[in-house]
Amino acid sequence: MKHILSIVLFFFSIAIFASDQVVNVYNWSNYMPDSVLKQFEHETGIHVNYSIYDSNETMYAKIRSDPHAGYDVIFPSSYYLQRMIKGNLLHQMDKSKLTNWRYLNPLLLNQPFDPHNDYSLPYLWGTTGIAFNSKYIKGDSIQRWSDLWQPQFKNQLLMLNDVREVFSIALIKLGYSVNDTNPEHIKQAYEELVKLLPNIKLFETDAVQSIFIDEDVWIGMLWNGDYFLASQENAGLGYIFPQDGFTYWIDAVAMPKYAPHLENAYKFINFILRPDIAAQISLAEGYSSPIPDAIKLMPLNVRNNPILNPTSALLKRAQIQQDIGDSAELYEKYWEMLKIQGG
Ligand code: SPD
Repeated sequence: MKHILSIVLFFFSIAIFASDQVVNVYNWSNYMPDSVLKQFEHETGIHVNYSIYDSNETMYAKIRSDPHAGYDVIFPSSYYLQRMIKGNLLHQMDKSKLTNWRYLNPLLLNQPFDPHNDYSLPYLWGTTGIAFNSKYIKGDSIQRWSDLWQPQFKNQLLMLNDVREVFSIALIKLGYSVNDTNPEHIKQAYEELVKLLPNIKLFETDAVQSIFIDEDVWIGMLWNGDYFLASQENAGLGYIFPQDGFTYWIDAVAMPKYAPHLENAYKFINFILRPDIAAQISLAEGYSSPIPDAIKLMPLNVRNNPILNPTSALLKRAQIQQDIGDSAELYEKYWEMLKIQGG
């Protein structure tokens, strides 16, 4: 009897697995329009369980603490990708299952953080700059990150709630790399940020667009996609690529090592590589697509908009964020200290 029961249970579990028409996607907030998820579900019959995070640190902590957490597709930034590859947390992709791979811009492939794209492919990329409301702030008073330290901006700045981004501006002010791992330099950056605290009104990542649109804040740092969308609602907003340099970043698509629905994950990734879908994503979220055929589908004024598609001349003064290894813990330590003082 016991034997028969186990056979029945065995076939029952196979049946459940076979009918497991879901894919568990874990992405940044405001990073994929609902229309894309609906279209995928409609075309494939696969249900998308979609959940969001607000920082690389949150996503990493979740996957690291439970590699079997059940996610199938994740979107780490380049510098976290490196960390996750080293930590053996990612699934090695079978590119033969990704027929739409051919659409990717070769210039964005084979980057140092995943030299053969064994674990990832680019999803969207963008820049971090300064936004200001020209009704209240003169654009020419803020050409560099170091301008944000001016006393005239007391209690006015929005800062991204993102450790690497915030430290980057102090490191740039000091003339260091945004990927600096020298403990003395990191300490100096922290001290610069302490001096900036009186000017900081809030740390925020998710609601940046509405805060700028509603004019709750007139000046701050942000990601270009949030600016691109906010400026469509509030024409007074301007974006500055700081003269002293700025970061650019590539967010990737990857699969956790123990992704439970691999085949569905491949279908999902292949779907978002389609130029029509990639164009929808890029236009809806305001970030640059790694798919040239998607960019060609965009209206000319958007295609040539340097906020959404920065020129290579602009990118000459940009630095890409890279993995900083164990120094991440030192950054985190100072970040906690800063946030405690910043309330
Ligand atoms: N709203 C989603 C924005 C995602 C930005 N990722 C960039 C990370 C760079 N530190």
